[in-house]
Amino acid sequence: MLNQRYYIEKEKYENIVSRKNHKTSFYNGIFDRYENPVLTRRHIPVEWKYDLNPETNPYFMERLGVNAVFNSGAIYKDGKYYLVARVEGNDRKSLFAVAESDSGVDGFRFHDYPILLPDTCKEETNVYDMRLTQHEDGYIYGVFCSESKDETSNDLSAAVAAAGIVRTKDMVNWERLDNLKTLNSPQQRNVVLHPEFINGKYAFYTRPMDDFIDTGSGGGIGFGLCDDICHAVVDEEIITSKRKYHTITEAKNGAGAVPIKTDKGFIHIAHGVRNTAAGLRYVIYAFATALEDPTKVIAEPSGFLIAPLGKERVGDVSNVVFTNGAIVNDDNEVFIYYASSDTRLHVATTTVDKLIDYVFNTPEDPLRSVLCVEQRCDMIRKNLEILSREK
Ligand code: M1P
Repeated sequence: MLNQRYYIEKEKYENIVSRKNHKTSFYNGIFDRYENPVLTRRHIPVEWKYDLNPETNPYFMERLGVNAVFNSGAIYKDGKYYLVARVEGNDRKSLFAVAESDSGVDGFRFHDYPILLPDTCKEETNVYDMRLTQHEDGYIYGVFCSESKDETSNDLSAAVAAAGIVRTKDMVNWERLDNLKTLNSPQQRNVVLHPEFINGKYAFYTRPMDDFIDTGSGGGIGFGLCDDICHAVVDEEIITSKRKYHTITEAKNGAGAVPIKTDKGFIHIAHGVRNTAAGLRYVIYAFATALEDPTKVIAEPSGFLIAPLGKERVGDVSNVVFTNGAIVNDDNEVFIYYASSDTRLHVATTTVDKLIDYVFNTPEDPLRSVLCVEQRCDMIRKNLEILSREK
């Protein structure tokens, strides 16, 4: 017979996963926020944490706890919203787990089992932050961070980040390919596969880094081509969205969701990082690249699109919002899945038309305070003229 506690925990779980989600009163005209996160550690099935056998678990103790559910790849398939979330155990190791929903804003339930990746990379200690790309070659690719200990250093926390690659057609069976090699960058994180061939080649957004945490000389989000996705090698990385002094990307930036193709260009939703006395602050920003040349930035609105707000500001790694997945559904509605403070996953919704307007018509950052004041005064002046005509 099952421990009675199982039924109590199961009911708590059901209440969380069946809870409806509603827009909040937050307004900026660009996107909507929601009352509840879409995935948290409370969305983890009871069977993933507890041994249900009363003989081996007489006190019904949590045996394999889950600490956090956050950074998630996203894809829309056959009318359903799929997330591949980063699920971090109490042991600090992350795993990937598929959750699906009919609405995209609530009702996400994990499949019975997390993804067991083929164990082809023996030095790998941790995996996280999968980006899901529906590629024109017919496969869904998952590109993620594959982290290993840096055996060349005496520092126990020294690590090497590389980009792991898997692919699937059904979100159930995953084939592991070779990790991406970037000949000019010793480390890689935040790598995203572009959904189309460019000049007949696979194209990756990269993030050249000298070190595990610091990007060092890495100038921003890179872009490189490769011939063979099964043994991917990128020999040249061109910088697209650059890090800039005294902006939200000063310390580092990185590609987030797979770019959204629109009539006016590819829209990228990425993250930017600046350093503060309270530590690194991560925000989400957007920019567009040309359809005929995905390396060419053609619009980059000033500042952030999404920054941590209210409860989002606090968690395991506070003052962080991060995205690695967005969905455009059949009605051109956009669902941006973003995690807050490396702890839980939220959704922000908008539309393709609004995103285009935001990216192409929001002024760029003129990079100096005095020019920013002029920019704002110009808008105020025009607004006051409009208001005086209304009187
Ligand atoms: O802790 C914030 C984020 O830090 C890393 O991002 P980046 O590579 O830009 O520093 C990632 O490990 C990410 O998972 C994490 O959310």
